[in-house]
Amino acid sequence: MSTDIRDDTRAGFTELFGREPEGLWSAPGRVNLIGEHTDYNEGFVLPFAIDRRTVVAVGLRDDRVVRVASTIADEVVEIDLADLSPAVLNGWPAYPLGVVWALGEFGADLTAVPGLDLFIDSDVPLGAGLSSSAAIESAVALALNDVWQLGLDRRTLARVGQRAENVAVGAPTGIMDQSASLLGQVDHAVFLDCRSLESELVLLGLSEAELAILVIDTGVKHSHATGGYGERRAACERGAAALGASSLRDVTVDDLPRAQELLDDVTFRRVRHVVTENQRVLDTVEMLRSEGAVAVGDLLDASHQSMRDDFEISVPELDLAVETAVQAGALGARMTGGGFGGAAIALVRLGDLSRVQVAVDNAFGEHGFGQPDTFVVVASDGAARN
Ligand code: GAF
Repeated sequence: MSTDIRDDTRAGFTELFGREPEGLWSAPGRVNLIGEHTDYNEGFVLPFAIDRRTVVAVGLRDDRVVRVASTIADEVVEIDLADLSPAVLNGWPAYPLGVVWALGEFGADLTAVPGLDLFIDSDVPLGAGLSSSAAIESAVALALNDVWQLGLDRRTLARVGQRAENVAVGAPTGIMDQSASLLGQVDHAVFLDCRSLESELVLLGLSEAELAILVIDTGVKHSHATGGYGERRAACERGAAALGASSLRDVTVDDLPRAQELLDDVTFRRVRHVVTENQRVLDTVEMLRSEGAVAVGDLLDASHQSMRDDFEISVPELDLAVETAVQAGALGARMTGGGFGGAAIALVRLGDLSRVQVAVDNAFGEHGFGQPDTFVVVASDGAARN
């Protein structure tokens, strides 16, 4: 993280609240290497924390008021801790204040803790599928865990962030993004079992292999609080129930012929995506460990095809980004995150980076799409006090 954003956050806090903060905490956005829409099906995911972060400056107050401000909005939102509930939260403040509320659900005594001033800044692009929301939630959760001395571990803080997003924001999302943001480590991906919540770090070794992950942000904005995300989740639950399973985690590739007989075509394809995607995560972990990142390109391609054809969460801009990147020499590419817009990632040899970038820019121009934002991300450390 550049010191600029930390300096800006501290300066923003001081200017607005007229004093120095207690400290600064930050948390990264994430790229999901593979394992999409598997988290809420109790399956496997393999995201990594990126070198784009949200920073929060926190000051304790001697009353019970929470004030929150951010560089993304021109307002200071103020609420008494006694009045805090999901029903009164909306817009961007629902993310940080939702975390304050959710900490109460995980053991913080909100009738006893002091009030707070919070100032938030971020260089995680918003609505790009890189989890700017989890970055805010994780930074605030870690900060308040420290200043309120709650003693919660990182796995629990991830659940706090998820609860805030599910209940205060109203997006029925899983646990992947907050886990990546809190558990990530330089040069590693987080291999997470979303049923047990056990995780292992898996070495990516990109720079040693002279490889990079290129993000192609299509600029197509999406929201998981509305529409398609919830529908996909409901289809997965319907499919699991029809197959007599408590979640799709318990359905394997061998069960697919039976699933095809029992389920309608759409539900079957939703199920097939999740079941095969879980297997692709396991295969990717194995490949990374045995042959290194250079060998995982085909798995990324297969993941994208499954999301495009079976789960139907891609959009023309994402498909174009993926196809063009691969034609221009990427080893593999896929959309990343919840879909319906946002970003794709491409695994590219360092020597091919500019060729891939130029090809994607040109293809977007030829199709009359707005210019994408393309940049390399580096696997980075998770949330920390700075
Ligand atoms: C979004 C959600 F927040 C995650 O929980 C996950 O379901 C992802 O979409 C799809 O894999 O980022």
